[in-house]
Amino acid sequence: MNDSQLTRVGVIGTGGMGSRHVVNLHRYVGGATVTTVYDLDQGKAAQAADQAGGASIADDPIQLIQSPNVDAVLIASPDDTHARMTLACLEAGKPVLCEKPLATTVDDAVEVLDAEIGCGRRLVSVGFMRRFDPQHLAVKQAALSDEIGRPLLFKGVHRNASVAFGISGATVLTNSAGHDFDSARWLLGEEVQEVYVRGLRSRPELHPDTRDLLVIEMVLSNNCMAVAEVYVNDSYGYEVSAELVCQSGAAVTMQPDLALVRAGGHRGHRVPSDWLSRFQDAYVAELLDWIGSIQSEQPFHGASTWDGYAAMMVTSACIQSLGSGAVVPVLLPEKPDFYR
Ligand code: ISE
Repeated sequence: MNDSQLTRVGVIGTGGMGSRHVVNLHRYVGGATVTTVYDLDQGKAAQAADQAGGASIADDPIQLIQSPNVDAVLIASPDDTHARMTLACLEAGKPVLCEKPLATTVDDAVEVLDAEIGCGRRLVSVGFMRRFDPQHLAVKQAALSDEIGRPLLFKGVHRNASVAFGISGATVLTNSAGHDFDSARWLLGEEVQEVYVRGLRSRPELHPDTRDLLVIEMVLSNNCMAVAEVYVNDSYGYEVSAELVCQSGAAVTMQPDLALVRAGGHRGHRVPSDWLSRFQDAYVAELLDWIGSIQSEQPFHGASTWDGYAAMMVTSACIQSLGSGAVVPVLLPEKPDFYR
């Protein structure tokens, strides 16, 4: 592929996630080149530009989006900027991969939905990367086979080693649990209809308002259910699992272990430290699919704006349930044909 055929990518936000996307695009996605980066932190932007082999550094994100040297945009800036950056990409008519969450409010998600439908082209992809994880794909394939019958129940475990900030239940739901909502919807092939959420503070020394361990119960369409444990201060490492319990069988993700280590009278497997290491293969596969979809003008195989909107609708209902202690309905409208 010669340079003129490469997709020129601009990356907004070059913190932990964004800089990993820059390195993955530069090293593993042959059809793309990172031409421009932006971060509020000039030092991070400069480091990412260097990691990309000498990308330009934009003065602001809109300049990056509108640059003639950018064909497609990857958004990895703070969560509450995602919707506004995505809207700017739609206005510029440029394909965009927006890291989750698509938005931090339902209203913002609706604005993106309406803007994409209005421009008449599917330009938005959302970074629910578990859809590209080999272990999750194997569970999905098992569910699609006739071997284990119709899926009935999703069970998710989502654990982070620690969080660097005092964390409310609403932040855990908006920033982290969206993955589990998307996994439940995607693996079951159904929509969430009601939720019930309880949370607790894992340690007395944490701020009284901390809710770093949540249990989320969901009822979905077609007589399905889901339950997710989201714990962001487990202290031992990063672990995610997804299980489907079906009419005549079950399928659960295996931990992607590389070695069984024997030492000091113990034997065991290393636990990844964070999502970047656990889902590295998924992030590369997601980027390859995204760039491939742009170049082939075929649909992206990951999450769409509708999925990002649906996740935010579930998140909003969960925040209400956590606060009230009641079951809360998720009043999702019919999916537009534009997203079928
Ligand atoms: C982070 O942004 C991610 O997307 C990770 O997958 C998730 O486990 C983590 O909790 C989030 O903060």
